[in-house]
Amino acid sequence: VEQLNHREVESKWRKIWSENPAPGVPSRGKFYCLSMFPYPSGNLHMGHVRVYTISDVISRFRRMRGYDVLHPMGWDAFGLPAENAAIERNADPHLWTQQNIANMKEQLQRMLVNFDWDKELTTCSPDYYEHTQKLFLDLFKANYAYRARAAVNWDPVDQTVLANEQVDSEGRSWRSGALVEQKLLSQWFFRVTALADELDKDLELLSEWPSAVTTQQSHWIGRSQGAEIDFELTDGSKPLTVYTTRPDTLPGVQFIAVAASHNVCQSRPEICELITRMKAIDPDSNEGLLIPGLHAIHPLTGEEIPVFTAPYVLSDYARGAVMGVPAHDNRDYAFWKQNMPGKPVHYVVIPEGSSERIENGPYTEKAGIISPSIPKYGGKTIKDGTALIMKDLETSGTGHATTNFKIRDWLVSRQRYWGAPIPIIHCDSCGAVPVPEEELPVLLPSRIKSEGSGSPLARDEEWVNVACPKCKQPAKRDTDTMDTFVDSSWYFFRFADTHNKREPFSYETASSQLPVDLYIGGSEHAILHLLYSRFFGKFLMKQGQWSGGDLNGEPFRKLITQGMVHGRTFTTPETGRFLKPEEVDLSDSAKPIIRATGKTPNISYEKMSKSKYNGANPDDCINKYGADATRAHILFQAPIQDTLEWDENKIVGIQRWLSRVWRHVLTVCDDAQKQDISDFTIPATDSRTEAEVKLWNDIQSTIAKITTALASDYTLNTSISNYNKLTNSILDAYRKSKESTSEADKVGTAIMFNSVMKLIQVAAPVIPATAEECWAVLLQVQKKAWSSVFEIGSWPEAEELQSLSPLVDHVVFVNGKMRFMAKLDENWSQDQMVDAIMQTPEGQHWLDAKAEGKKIQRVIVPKGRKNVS
Ligand code: ANZ
Ligand code: ZN
Repeated sequence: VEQLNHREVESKWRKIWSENPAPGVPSRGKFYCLSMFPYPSGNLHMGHVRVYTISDVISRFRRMRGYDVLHPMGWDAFGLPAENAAIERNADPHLWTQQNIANMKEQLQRMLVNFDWDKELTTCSPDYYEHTQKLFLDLFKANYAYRARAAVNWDPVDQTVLANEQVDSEGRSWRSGALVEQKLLSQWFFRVTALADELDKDLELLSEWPSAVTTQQSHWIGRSQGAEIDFELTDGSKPLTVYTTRPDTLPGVQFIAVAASHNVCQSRPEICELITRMKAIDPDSNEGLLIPGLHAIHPLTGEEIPVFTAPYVLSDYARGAVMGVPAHDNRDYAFWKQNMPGKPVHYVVIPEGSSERIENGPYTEKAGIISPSIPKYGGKTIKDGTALIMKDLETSGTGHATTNFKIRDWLVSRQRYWGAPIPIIHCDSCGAVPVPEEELPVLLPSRIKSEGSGSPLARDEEWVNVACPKCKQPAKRDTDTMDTFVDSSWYFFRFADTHNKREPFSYETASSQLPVDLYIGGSEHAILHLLYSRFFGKFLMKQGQWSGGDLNGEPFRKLITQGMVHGRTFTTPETGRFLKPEEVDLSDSAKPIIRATGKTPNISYEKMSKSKYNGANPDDCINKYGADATRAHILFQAPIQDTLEWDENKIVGIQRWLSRVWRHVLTVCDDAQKQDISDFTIPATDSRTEAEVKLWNDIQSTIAKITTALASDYTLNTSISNYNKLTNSILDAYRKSKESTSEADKVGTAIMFNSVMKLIQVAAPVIPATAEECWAVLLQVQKKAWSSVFEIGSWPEAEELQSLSPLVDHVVFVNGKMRFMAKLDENWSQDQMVDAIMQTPEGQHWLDAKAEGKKIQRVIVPKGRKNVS
């Protein structure tokens, strides 16, 4: 039996497709299908195969359905690995990256992924990072980018700044082994907090995102609803403001705690000195430092309460100051017990039904009533108590409701070489001056200077020293490059207008393509990448750089986070040591054996990694089984959101399916040729056999199922089983038609052809080369001109199902004599039968003419026999 040679067929169609783009004109709307672009590490891994197969299947389907599809691909090409390769192997990072890109692009093409390569972009190429720099300046001019001091990792031996990844778990430099220090440097930030409220609220608009992702975003943004309350200080200085989420516990405030950087400490030299000495204290301890001679005044009782600096108060959250309520907060309680041992704790809230609270420990639940012993607020519910306290604070002007966010501004400065240089020039007299736009891009120096200290760009004096664009005096370039997350926060805008030389993208192109209709990528990007992209989407909308679409500047309408691909992992039962492939005998794939011991290894599925010897190489797989089989297999093994256990052995199921399809295509073509059939028009609904109706219905309902799966449900694994089921129905119908003598079981060549062609069409997005090959053969036999199965708008739409009790030929006897045949449905009533008979020409001839003045007396339909009297 003939087998399809996948290598030949796949390379044949790859070539034809690259020369002839699918014909046809889109008749439906746009569909922007985006999969997260990869870092060009050099080789695709199975996770890439999974995500790009998904987006390829969806975008091929959309094109076939008549959509105007954008399915672009690019390279997230700045970052540390290229820089490290450059330092370690003295390689040119640019060249290293280009080679990796070339290799991975070839791998993607071997996977038969149909990307719009004419839209390809690479973030490390000057024609891209020029626009990243332009957007930086837009942010700077709009006051969304600013400079502030922040700590960096400093290697005192190499005299250089390190990325977090370059510091090991013991806090040592990856290269020099020196203990890394923290050093304060002026660095650039993007003001993400300015949009925190919107970024949080608009999560509501993202109804087509997985809720796990919106929840993580929401936690990250960390909206907190509470109140700011002022406390008078006994030295008459400016009142101290705290932030609390529990104003109802105000009666229980027993102390104030502030961060060491708080003005209360910083304005007192003697405290500053104590704090410096206290640094030796473990930051996780509860040891506080009492500020001597200073008290705060309790706004309700007028009592004087102590003020501490405490390690648990964060300097950069809310006001950097806390009202200490030992009775209702765990940290306050622990701090109070440690620093004021033996002092009582004043409970405010008590569980409903209990009297006073006497047990030890804080009562942290937000449930109960305010203790009746408390003047004015006692006996109220928490809700009413809170409202009343807030009203009193507002009346006296000492407090008000407010909102805080956990999210911090985005530190975008990296003291690295391989990134987009920050397009700012520092001048002693003019300050931070933007590089004039016509001078963009600020190109990276072509080589990393190995001698000198500081960050890589700072070492290159020639590059650093420039004239100030404003006053023309000697000035210095900013020597930081941007976090690579900046590059990936706007690449999906650039795809709408990749070749725009003047601007990052035009208003029109971006507004017509965005939001992205479907974004597919790993859940490791659930927080930062998606959040920063959302920030850019909103910022760019506010700047009038795009319309913002119908989701208030949200760039991604639907998000799918694909699951991980885990590899089969073998370990020894004794020690759990990972076994190398050559240590395991897999000749019986169901019963692996450890060669050395003859024992059965433990098998598990784990994240693929070199150290576990459980990785699968996409190239090997495609070579061995073909891209079509690999794609179908990876989709079939698990729902796209779930973890996938990669087991190559199971691919035989897919291979069998593919060869059954191919063999059947050859069979039906052979039949048509032998029978010299030239008319492939399918018979009208009323002249189909029972088997034909059944097959027809099967086809229609499968088309409907697959269409929904690809258009909205994204249940790609069930689609593969539906292909399989439909193939079985077609083969069964064919076999029965050949073997049976009953007319009802016959399936004519036309319907058989039609069925096979529909199967090929709906399977084409998953198995493009096999489908295209089958399609070509089927067209040829019908003497039709070749046209790609991927023709735009050619997707078959499901037609109406036909009733399962079909019209059957009946012999009509008139007055006892057999006269003619009529198609009748056995489930009809006698009247319906007479009506149907009377509508045929024969019926009119034999019955109507003679019936003048007479009536049809009786209609006899013997059960089980196809004749009518
Ligand atoms: C009094 C109180 C009583 C509090 C009580 C809680 C429970 P979230 O939800 O995270 O916003 N807080 C305020 N500023 C802080 C800072 N800079 N560093 C550390 N803690 C800080 O939490 C707000 C609560 O965290 C605030 O409410 C405050 O303690 C503390 F029974 O005030 B609360
Ligand atoms: Zn100047």
